[in-house]
Amino acid sequence: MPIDATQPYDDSNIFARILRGELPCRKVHEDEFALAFHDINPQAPVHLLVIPKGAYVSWDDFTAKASDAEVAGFMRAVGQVAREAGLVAPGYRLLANTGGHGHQEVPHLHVHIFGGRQFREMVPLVRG
Ligand code: DGP
Repeated sequence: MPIDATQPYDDSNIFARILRGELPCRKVHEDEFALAFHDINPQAPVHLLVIPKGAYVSWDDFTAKASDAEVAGFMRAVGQVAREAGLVAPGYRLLANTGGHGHQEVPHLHVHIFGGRQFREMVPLVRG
């Protein structure tokens, strides 16, 4: 079920539990600002998730409330993860589903990194 992106942060969500080490993940990167790991239900040969360490529900919540250092650190982590996965030369796609219409399911900001195959043009995806 998609979430309401205006809800307060719920620290029992699955990615909060991964951040606290209560649940396992296949980690590919961790630094002061971000954790990155393989998506449990990959939609492409490479499907990684990058999440901020801070408690932010969505892209909206993060960009409204996070410090400049957190925003910069998170953005740099997304780039670094894609680079380290060897995705720059072939190319890749980023996605941050937000709220109901975006079909966001986990209420902790995450950026999907998809790679390893050719993706279609954006129009069919946006039409859903
Ligand atoms: P979204 O629809 O953007 O909220 O995508 C949530 C993604 O999170 C979805 O692709 C599956 C992934 N996911 C859900 N639970 C887990 C989990 O426990 N571990 C991992 N690695 N990924 C998960």
